[in-house]
Amino acid sequence: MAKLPVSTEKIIEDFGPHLNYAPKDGYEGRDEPDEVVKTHCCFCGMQCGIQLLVKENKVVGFEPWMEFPFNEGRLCPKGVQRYLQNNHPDRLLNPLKRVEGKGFEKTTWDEAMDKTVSEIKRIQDKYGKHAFAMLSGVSLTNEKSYLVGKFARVALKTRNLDYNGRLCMVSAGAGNKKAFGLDRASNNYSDLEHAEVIIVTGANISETFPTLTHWIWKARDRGAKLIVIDPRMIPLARTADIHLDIKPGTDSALYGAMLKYLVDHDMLDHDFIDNYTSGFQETIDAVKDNTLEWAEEITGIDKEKIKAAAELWGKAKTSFLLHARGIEQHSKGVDNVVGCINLVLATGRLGRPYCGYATITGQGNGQGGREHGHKCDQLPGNRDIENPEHRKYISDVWGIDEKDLPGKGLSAYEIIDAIHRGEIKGLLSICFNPLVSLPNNNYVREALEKLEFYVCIDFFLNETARHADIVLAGSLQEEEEGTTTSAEGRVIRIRQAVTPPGDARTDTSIFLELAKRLGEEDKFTYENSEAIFNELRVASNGGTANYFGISYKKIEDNMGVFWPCPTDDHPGTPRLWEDKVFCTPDKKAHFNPAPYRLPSEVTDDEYPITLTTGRVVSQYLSGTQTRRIGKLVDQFPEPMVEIHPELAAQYGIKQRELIKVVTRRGEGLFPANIVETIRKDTVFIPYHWPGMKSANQLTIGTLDPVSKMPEFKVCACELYPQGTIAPPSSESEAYASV
Ligand SMILES: Nc1nc2c(c(=O)[nH]1)N[C@H]1C(S)=C(S)[C@@H](COP(=O)(O)OP(=O)(O)OC[C@H]3O[C@@H](n4cnc5c(=O)[nH]c(N)nc54)[C@H](O)[C@@H]3O)O[C@H]1N2
Ligand SMILES: Nc1nc2c(c(=O)[nH]1)N[C@H]1C(S)=C(S)[C@@H](COP(=O)(O)OP(=O)(O)OC[C@H]3O[C@@H](n4cnc5c(=O)[nH]c(N)nc54)[C@H](O)[C@@H]3O)O[C@H]1N2
Ligand code: SF4
Ligand SMILES: [Mo]
Repeated sequence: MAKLPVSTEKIIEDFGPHLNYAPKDGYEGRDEPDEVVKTHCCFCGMQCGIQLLVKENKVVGFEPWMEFPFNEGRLCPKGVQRYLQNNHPDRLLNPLKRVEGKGFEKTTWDEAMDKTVSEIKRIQDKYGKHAFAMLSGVSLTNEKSYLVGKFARVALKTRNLDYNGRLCMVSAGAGNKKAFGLDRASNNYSDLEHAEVIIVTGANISETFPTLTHWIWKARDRGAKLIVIDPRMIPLARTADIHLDIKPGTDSALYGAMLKYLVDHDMLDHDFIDNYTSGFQETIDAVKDNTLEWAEEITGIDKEKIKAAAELWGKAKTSFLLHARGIEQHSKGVDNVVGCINLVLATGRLGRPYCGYATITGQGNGQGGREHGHKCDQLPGNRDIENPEHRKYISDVWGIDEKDLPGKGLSAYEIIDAIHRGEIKGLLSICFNPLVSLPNNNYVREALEKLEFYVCIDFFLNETARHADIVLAGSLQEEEEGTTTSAEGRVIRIRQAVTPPGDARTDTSIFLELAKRLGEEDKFTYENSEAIFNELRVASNGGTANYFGISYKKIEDNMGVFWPCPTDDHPGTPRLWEDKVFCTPDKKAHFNPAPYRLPSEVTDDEYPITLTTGRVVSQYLSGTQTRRIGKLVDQFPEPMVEIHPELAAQYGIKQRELIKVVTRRGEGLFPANIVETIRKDTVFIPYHWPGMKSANQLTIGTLDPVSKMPEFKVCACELYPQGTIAPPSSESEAYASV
């Protein structure tokens, strides 16, 4: 029987106008707080240090934390508003149950837990253990990420657990593992300061990692050259020496041509290549036909600009290459990543001061959360769930028989497919809003309606949760102790500032209670977050992501510790590869051939325009948190479709005219934003909104064959101008189809 989501009207009746905003003038009590807590921002992977002001067990404000070394007090628009959530009018204060025909009603924890556990048991008895799946997310601390991984395998005994990093970090992770055998930024960001040349590709740093720009400006002040590769002239590109305005989906052709140029002009570090790498010959064989002309034809970038970029990169003595989702969210995301790494290895600029390479981790704990067993194919310490030795080690730590440890499960989007096929019947989600963030969300919605039971743990009623049978009121980052690992690889302390409000509970206590009710209490006997961390340290020991030598005290004493840190007396590793010994089986860094292939959907007569999607500075991910903060909404109230003036003229489109954007999967309505900063053949839509304003009605669910990353960054669309100028944004309109 298809379940319908709880309607907007019903939500308004139960919770007030949807969505509410935090008070724009902030909360009372900021001037005389009871306590000032040094912690970190809950949003992006920069994990900026911040001090939260607490009054009567409520977070009422913030102050900069000047001493924290990465951001030195600097914060971005989201960081300065993040404190508005704990006390928010939309905060879930009790568990909810769906009553068919009526909507959500408040319920007791006992009833909510009973229902959840009895449904888990019913589904697993009837359809098998793996018919109950879990989706999780890496806004969660390391402790919670580890706990979720263990809960899924030991308490639920399902192999089907995956996480929202599948939409974010997995192509980079897979590429880094192929090349280095380890998945972390090679350096801390202070190494940027003295780099002679910096490449930033597929990363809109000024909007998505604003505090990182500081380190790029520092390098610029010393004369560093900047190359930006992006289909849009993003803010950083406006100041760059070279902007390569690439056609979405063609990066591997560009990196192939740049590598060939380096080879043809002998701008190579032969000593590094000969002694510390493997796979060079087959990789350069694969690019032998990648001429500048060929690359110009595919990428749409003037060949003289490609040549200039290769020259700059080739001649530098020190350099840093940074990339983010712009090159990774493709059906060949892993190829793009190794294509970049090939350029770094060919010039040997790794493992020495001011020479580095990094994927910029997206979510708050996108780094730590991808190391400790959150992924469908992984065990803690970034171990492989299919490796017998790794399985044995973790089974021993967990006190279970190795044969009871489930194997590799389905990835996030494959879980949606499996629900459609009827193989998965029950779902528990935490820290993930798939209805807004997965591609082709009409297909995702149909899957949610097919589930026999769905339970969601969140502190706000996100759009996916509206399809749930039970919603468990969980906790915000500042409501529990813990650690995260920043994009640099620095393990830092998250401080509990307050306890969860009302009848909400900490995420950790929810899992411990569920484990108990599932009969596995003895495997989940943690007194506090530190006890979980101490088990995580042991579980990670011997793995590539080794935290064994890191303790809460050591983090506090040093403002963070960089993993790998294998022993108590080890200082941590801010810069990797100084010894040129890599974590691959042959201990060498690997070149990997990455021949160009087409995106999964190319433009044609019916869908002649390329669509790409991404972010704006004042909204965060699926928007559940930032669409509730009025000042951020004022900065960017709704998604607009960015269109070049020439393309707009071709279609007769006016500024703010409503445009129906249509792909083979769906359609959405967006006001036009005519800007000269985008390619003429491409349009861009930010994805932070639901319903008719969701970019993910349009995107394609094709996955990278290795990483299973969806192709968010390129598909084909057509534009239909509606002839009317868009009225001001309205939330209820967006919600009409959630
Ligand atoms: N304000 C804000 N900051 C955030 C987030 C947020 O939601 N809002 N989310 C955080 C998270 S989880 C993540 S993953 C990061 C994401 O950080 P970014 O990856 O920087 O963000 P995106 O906007 O998704 O994409 C970056 C750029 O890729 C470009 N691009 C599109 N297609 C291609 C292509 O084929 N090749 C190349 N070279 N570039 C392309 C886009 O034009 C865009 O400017 O941001 C983090 N920080
Ligand atoms: N079209 C398009 N789609 C994309 C992308 C794109 O570039 N284009 N980018 C993708 C990327 S990189 C990412 S990371 C994903 C993100 O996609 P999601 O993970 O779905 O996005 P979030 O908004 O982080 O959803 C997380 C939910 O977790 C809740 N939450 C946050 N912290 C906590 C916590 O500590 N405890 C609990 N219990 N709940 C918590 C929030 O309230 C929110 O409801 O979106 C992806 N989708
Ligand atoms: S840059 Fe990221 S971590 Fe820093 S304040 Fe902004 S959102 Fe928070
Ligand atoms: Mo992300």
